[in-house]
Amino acid sequence: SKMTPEREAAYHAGLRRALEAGRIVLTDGGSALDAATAAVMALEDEPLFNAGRGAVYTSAGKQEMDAAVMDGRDRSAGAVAGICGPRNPVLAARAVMEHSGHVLLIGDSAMEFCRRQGLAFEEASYFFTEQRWQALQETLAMRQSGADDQDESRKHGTVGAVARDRQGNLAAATSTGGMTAKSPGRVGDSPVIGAGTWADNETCAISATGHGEIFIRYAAAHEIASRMRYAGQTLDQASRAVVIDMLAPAGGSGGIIAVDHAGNVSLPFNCSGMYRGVVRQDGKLLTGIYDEPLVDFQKA
Ligand code: SD4
Repeated sequence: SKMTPEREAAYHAGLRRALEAGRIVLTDGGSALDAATAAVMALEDEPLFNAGRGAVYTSAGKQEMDAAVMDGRDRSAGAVAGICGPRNPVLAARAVMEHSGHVLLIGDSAMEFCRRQGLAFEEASYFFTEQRWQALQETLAMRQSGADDQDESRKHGTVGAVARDRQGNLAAATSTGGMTAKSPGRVGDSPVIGAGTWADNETCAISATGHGEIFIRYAAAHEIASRMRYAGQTLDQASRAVVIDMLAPAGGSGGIIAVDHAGNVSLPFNCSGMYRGVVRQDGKLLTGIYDEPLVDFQKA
Protein backbone atom coordinates (compact mmCIF):
# COMPACT_ATOMS: atom_id res chain seq x y z
CA SER A 1 0.00 0.00 0.00
CA LYS A 2 1.34 3.40 -0.97
CA MET A 3 1.63 6.38 1.35
CA THR A 4 0.11 9.83 0.98
CA PRO A 5 2.07 12.17 -1.33
CA GLU A 6 2.94 14.33 1.69
CA ARG A 7 4.46 11.40 3.51
CA GLU A 8 6.35 10.27 0.43
CA ALA A 9 7.74 13.79 0.05
CA ALA A 10 8.88 13.75 3.67
CA TYR A 11 10.81 10.52 3.08
CA HIS A 12 12.42 11.85 -0.09
CA ALA A 13 13.43 14.99 1.82
CA GLY A 14 14.84 12.97 4.72
CA LEU A 15 16.86 10.84 2.33
CA ARG A 16 18.06 13.93 0.51
CA ARG A 17 19.33 15.50 3.74
CA ALA A 18 21.24 12.33 4.59
CA LEU A 19 22.74 12.01 1.12
CA GLU A 20 23.75 15.65 1.22
CA ALA A 21 25.44 15.15 4.59
CA GLY A 22 27.48 12.29 3.14
CA ARG A 23 28.23 14.10 -0.10
CA ILE A 24 29.65 17.13 1.71
CA VAL A 25 32.08 14.91 3.61
CA LEU A 26 33.25 13.22 0.41
CA THR A 27 33.64 16.37 -1.69
CA ASP A 28 35.71 17.85 1.13
CA GLY A 29 38.02 14.88 0.67
CA GLY A 30 36.74 13.05 3.75
CA SER A 31 36.71 9.30 4.24
CA ALA A 32 34.00 6.85 3.28
CA LEU A 33 33.72 6.04 6.98
CA ASP A 34 33.01 9.68 7.88
CA ALA A 35 30.53 9.99 5.01
CA ALA A 36 28.57 6.86 5.97
CA THR A 37 28.55 7.98 9.61
CA ALA A 38 27.31 11.47 8.71
CA ALA A 39 24.52 10.12 6.52
CA VAL A 40 23.30 7.74 9.23
CA MET A 41 23.44 10.50 11.85
CA ALA A 42 21.14 12.62 9.69
CA LEU A 43 18.67 9.72 9.45
CA GLU A 44 18.85 9.04 13.19
CA ASP A 45 17.93 12.67 13.80
CA GLU A 46 14.72 12.28 11.75
CA PRO A 47 11.68 10.95 13.64
CA LEU A 48 10.56 9.36 10.35
CA PHE A 49 12.97 6.45 10.45
CA ASN A 50 13.32 3.52 12.82
CA ALA A 51 16.65 4.55 14.32
CA GLY A 52 17.75 7.06 16.92
CA ARG A 53 14.89 9.50 17.40
CA GLY A 54 12.22 7.38 15.69
CA ALA A 55 13.20 3.98 17.10
CA VAL A 56 10.41 1.42 17.52
CA TYR A 57 9.31 -0.11 20.84
CA THR A 58 9.90 -3.54 22.33
CA SER A 59 6.99 -5.61 23.62
CA ALA A 60 7.76 -4.07 27.03
CA GLY A 61 7.32 -0.54 25.66
CA LYS A 62 11.02 0.34 25.77
CA GLN A 63 13.42 1.27 22.99
CA GLU A 64 16.55 -0.82 22.46
CA MET A 65 18.73 0.42 19.64
CA ASP A 66 21.43 -1.38 17.69
CA ALA A 67 24.07 0.14 15.40
CA ALA A 68 27.30 -0.73 13.64
CA VAL A 69 30.05 0.75 11.50
CA MET A 70 32.70 -0.99 9.43
CA ASP A 71 35.73 0.44 7.68
CA GLY A 72 36.67 -1.35 4.47
CA ARG A 73 40.30 -0.27 4.68
CA ASP A 74 41.20 -2.79 7.37
CA ARG A 75 37.87 -4.34 8.34
CA SER A 76 37.86 -2.54 11.63
CA ALA A 77 34.36 -2.53 13.05
CA GLY A 78 32.36 -1.29 16.01
CA ALA A 79 28.84 -1.97 17.20
CA VAL A 80 26.38 -1.46 20.05
CA ALA A 81 23.22 -3.35 20.92
CA GLY A 82 20.32 -2.71 23.26
CA ILE A 83 21.04 0.92 24.05
CA CYS A 84 18.71 3.87 24.66
CA GLY A 85 20.08 7.25 25.58
CA PRO A 86 22.87 8.25 23.20
CA ARG A 87 21.40 10.65 20.65
CA ASN A 88 23.24 8.95 17.78
CA PRO A 89 23.78 5.20 18.19
CA VAL A 90 26.01 5.24 15.10
CA LEU A 91 28.45 7.45 17.01
CA ALA A 92 28.36 4.95 19.85
CA ALA A 93 29.31 2.20 17.37
CA ARG A 94 32.06 4.41 16.02
CA ALA A 95 33.40 5.04 19.53
CA VAL A 96 33.43 1.29 20.22
CA MET A 97 35.47 0.79 17.06
CA GLU A 98 37.92 3.56 17.77
CA HIS A 99 38.28 3.59 21.54
CA SER A 100 37.25 0.32 23.18
CA GLY A 101 39.54 -2.31 21.71
CA HIS A 102 36.38 -4.37 21.13
CA VAL A 103 33.83 -4.80 18.37
CA LEU A 104 30.49 -5.06 20.20
CA LEU A 105 29.29 -3.59 23.48
CA ILE A 106 25.76 -4.08 24.83
CA GLY A 107 23.19 -2.53 27.13
CA ASP A 108 24.00 -0.56 30.26
CA SER A 109 27.74 -1.13 29.97
CA ALA A 110 27.70 0.17 26.42
CA MET A 111 25.92 3.29 27.64
CA GLU A 112 28.39 3.69 30.46
CA PHE A 113 31.14 3.55 27.84
CA CYS A 114 29.33 6.19 25.75
CA ARG A 115 29.13 8.48 28.78
CA ARG A 116 32.84 8.13 29.41
CA GLN A 117 33.43 8.94 25.75
CA GLY A 118 31.44 12.16 26.17
CA LEU A 119 28.75 11.28 23.61
CA ALA A 120 25.56 13.38 23.57
CA PHE A 121 22.60 11.82 25.39
CA GLU A 122 18.88 12.61 25.12
CA GLU A 123 15.94 12.22 27.49
CA ALA A 124 13.31 9.53 26.85
CA SER A 125 10.92 12.25 25.60
CA TYR A 126 13.27 13.02 22.69
CA PHE A 127 12.87 9.46 21.41
CA PHE A 128 9.07 9.33 21.83
CA THR A 129 7.05 9.24 18.62
CA GLU A 130 3.29 8.81 18.67
CA GLN A 131 3.40 6.79 15.45
CA ARG A 132 5.79 4.15 16.88
CA TRP A 133 3.82 3.94 20.09
CA GLN A 134 0.62 3.35 18.10
CA ALA A 135 2.40 0.72 16.00
CA LEU A 136 3.32 -1.13 19.19
CA GLN A 137 -0.28 -1.09 20.42
CA GLU A 138 -1.53 -2.37 17.07
CA THR A 139 1.07 -5.12 16.90
CA LEU A 140 0.36 -6.25 20.46
CA ALA A 141 -3.41 -6.26 19.77
CA MET A 142 -2.87 -8.29 16.63
CA ARG A 143 -0.70 -10.74 18.49
CA GLN A 144 -3.39 -11.09 21.13
CA SER A 145 -5.97 -11.94 18.48
CA GLY A 146 -3.60 -14.37 16.77
CA ALA A 147 -3.55 -12.35 13.53
CA ASP A 148 -0.52 -12.10 11.28
CA ASP A 149 0.95 -8.60 11.01
CA GLN A 150 1.14 -7.88 7.29
CA ASP A 151 1.96 -4.20 7.57
CA GLU A 152 5.59 -3.81 6.56
CA SER A 153 5.72 -0.21 7.77
CA ARG A 154 5.52 -1.55 11.31
CA LYS A 155 8.50 -3.82 10.70
CA HIS A 156 10.96 -1.77 8.67
CA GLY A 157 12.64 1.62 8.75
CA THR A 158 16.17 0.69 9.75
CA VAL A 159 18.67 3.18 8.35
CA GLY A 160 22.00 2.57 6.70
CA ALA A 161 24.60 4.15 4.48
CA VAL A 162 27.42 2.81 2.36
CA ALA A 163 30.09 5.00 0.82
CA ARG A 164 33.08 4.94 -1.48
CA ASP A 165 35.55 7.81 -1.19
CA ARG A 166 38.06 9.30 -3.65
CA GLN A 167 40.73 6.87 -2.53
CA GLY A 168 38.40 3.99 -3.34
CA ASN A 169 37.92 3.12 0.32
CA LEU A 170 34.58 1.64 1.32
CA ALA A 171 32.57 1.89 4.53
CA ALA A 172 29.17 0.91 5.88
CA ALA A 173 27.01 2.11 8.77
CA THR A 174 23.64 0.80 10.01
CA SER A 175 21.34 1.92 12.83
CA THR A 176 18.00 0.59 14.01
CA GLY A 177 15.40 0.31 16.74
CA GLY A 178 14.93 -3.28 15.59
CA MET A 179 11.42 -4.64 15.05
CA THR A 180 8.22 -3.40 16.67
CA ALA A 181 7.25 -5.50 19.71
CA LYS A 182 10.49 -7.47 19.64
CA SER A 183 11.37 -9.31 22.82
CA PRO A 184 13.42 -7.30 25.31
CA GLY A 185 17.05 -8.24 24.79
CA ARG A 186 16.55 -9.35 21.22
CA VAL A 187 19.38 -8.24 18.93
CA GLY A 188 18.93 -8.07 15.17
CA ASP A 189 21.30 -8.24 12.23
CA SER A 190 22.28 -4.56 12.12
CA PRO A 191 25.07 -4.72 14.77
CA VAL A 192 26.16 -8.21 13.73
CA ILE A 193 29.17 -7.79 11.47
CA GLY A 194 28.67 -9.86 8.32
CA ALA A 195 24.90 -10.04 8.77
CA GLY A 196 23.47 -6.52 8.52
CA THR A 197 26.69 -4.57 8.08
CA TRP A 198 29.87 -5.25 6.13
CA ALA A 199 32.72 -3.41 4.38
CA ASP A 200 35.97 -4.54 2.84
CA ASN A 201 37.72 -2.61 0.11
CA GLU A 202 38.30 -5.67 -2.07
CA THR A 203 34.64 -6.45 -2.48
CA CYS A 204 31.88 -4.19 -1.23
CA ALA A 205 30.18 -2.25 1.55
CA ILE A 206 26.70 -3.44 2.59
CA SER A 207 23.97 -2.23 4.92
CA ALA A 208 20.80 -4.26 5.36
CA THR A 209 17.23 -3.75 6.49
CA GLY A 210 14.64 -6.42 7.05
CA HIS A 211 13.83 -9.47 9.11
CA GLY A 212 17.04 -9.59 11.14
CA GLU A 213 16.88 -13.20 12.28
CA ILE A 214 17.01 -14.43 8.69
CA PHE A 215 19.77 -11.98 7.75
CA ILE A 216 21.85 -13.31 10.65
CA ARG A 217 21.26 -16.97 9.80
CA TYR A 218 22.30 -16.41 6.19
CA ALA A 219 25.18 -14.07 7.11
CA ALA A 220 23.61 -11.93 4.41
CA ALA A 221 26.10 -9.09 4.02
CA HIS A 222 29.14 -11.34 4.14
CA GLU A 223 27.45 -13.79 1.77
CA ILE A 224 27.29 -11.03 -0.85
CA ALA A 225 30.97 -10.18 -0.37
CA SER A 226 31.91 -13.88 -0.57
CA ARG A 227 30.04 -14.38 -3.81
CA MET A 228 32.04 -11.52 -5.32
CA ARG A 229 35.30 -12.80 -3.91
CA TYR A 230 35.00 -16.51 -4.60
CA ALA A 231 32.30 -16.94 -7.23
CA GLY A 232 33.26 -14.03 -9.47
CA GLN A 233 29.80 -12.49 -9.29
CA THR A 234 29.32 -8.77 -9.84
CA LEU A 235 27.97 -6.68 -6.98
CA ASP A 236 24.52 -6.67 -8.51
CA GLN A 237 24.50 -10.41 -9.23
CA ALA A 238 25.64 -11.21 -5.72
CA SER A 239 23.21 -8.77 -4.08
CA ARG A 240 20.23 -10.05 -6.03
CA ALA A 241 21.16 -13.68 -5.53
CA VAL A 242 21.16 -13.12 -1.77
CA VAL A 243 18.18 -10.75 -1.36
CA ILE A 244 15.86 -12.21 -3.99
CA ASP A 245 16.87 -15.87 -4.33
CA MET A 246 18.15 -16.69 -0.85
CA LEU A 247 16.54 -14.43 1.78
CA ALA A 248 13.05 -14.01 0.29
CA PRO A 249 12.21 -17.75 0.15
CA ALA A 250 13.51 -18.10 3.72
CA GLY A 251 11.09 -15.43 4.96
CA GLY A 252 13.77 -12.76 5.07
CA SER A 253 11.73 -9.80 3.92
CA GLY A 254 13.88 -6.70 3.40
CA GLY A 255 16.69 -5.35 1.28
CA ILE A 256 20.22 -4.05 1.17
CA ILE A 257 22.19 -1.10 -0.10
CA ALA A 258 25.62 -1.82 -1.55
CA VAL A 259 28.57 -0.17 -3.25
CA ASP A 260 31.69 -1.87 -4.60
CA HIS A 261 35.32 -0.87 -5.09
CA ALA A 262 34.57 0.39 -8.63
CA GLY A 263 31.67 2.55 -7.44
CA ASN A 264 28.91 0.29 -8.75
CA VAL A 265 25.74 0.48 -6.69
CA SER A 266 23.08 -2.15 -6.05
CA LEU A 267 19.90 -1.58 -4.00
CA PRO A 268 17.74 -4.72 -4.22
CA PHE A 269 14.76 -5.41 -1.94
CA ASN A 270 12.14 -8.13 -1.82
CA CYS A 271 9.38 -6.18 -0.02
CA SER A 272 6.90 -3.60 -1.34
CA GLY A 273 9.28 -0.67 -0.99
CA MET A 274 12.56 0.54 0.45
CA TYR A 275 13.53 4.17 0.97
CA ARG A 276 16.82 4.53 -0.83
CA GLY A 277 18.98 6.99 -2.68
CA VAL A 278 22.29 7.54 -4.40
CA VAL A 279 24.51 10.58 -4.71
CA ARG A 280 27.42 10.66 -7.17
CA GLN A 281 30.60 12.69 -7.37
CA ASP A 282 28.96 15.14 -9.82
CA GLY A 283 26.30 15.88 -7.19
CA LYS A 284 23.53 14.03 -9.00
CA LEU A 285 21.17 12.90 -6.26
CA LEU A 286 18.41 10.32 -6.81
CA THR A 287 15.92 8.81 -4.38
CA GLY A 288 13.16 6.21 -4.52
CA ILE A 289 10.68 4.29 -2.41
CA TYR A 290 8.89 1.70 -4.56
CA ASP A 291 10.06 -0.66 -7.27
CA GLU A 292 10.53 2.10 -9.81
CA PRO A 293 13.61 3.86 -11.19
CA LEU A 294 15.14 6.39 -8.77
CA VAL A 295 14.18 10.01 -9.42
CA ASP A 296 15.49 13.49 -8.79
CA PHE A 297 12.58 14.34 -6.50
CA GLN A 298 13.31 18.08 -6.44
CA LYS A 299 12.98 18.25 -10.20
CA ALA A 300 9.95 15.95 -10.32
C1 SD4 B 1 16.40 -5.88 12.78
N1 SD4 B 1 16.96 -5.47 10.49
O1 SD4 B 1 16.62 -5.49 13.92
C2 SD4 B 1 16.39 -4.88 11.67
C3 SD4 B 1 14.99 -4.46 11.52
C4 SD4 B 1 14.75 -3.52 10.42
O2 SD4 B 1 13.60 -1.74 9.73
O3 SD4 B 1 15.34 -3.55 9.38
N2 SD4 B 1 13.82 -2.66 10.64
O4 SD4 B 1 16.14 -7.05 12.52
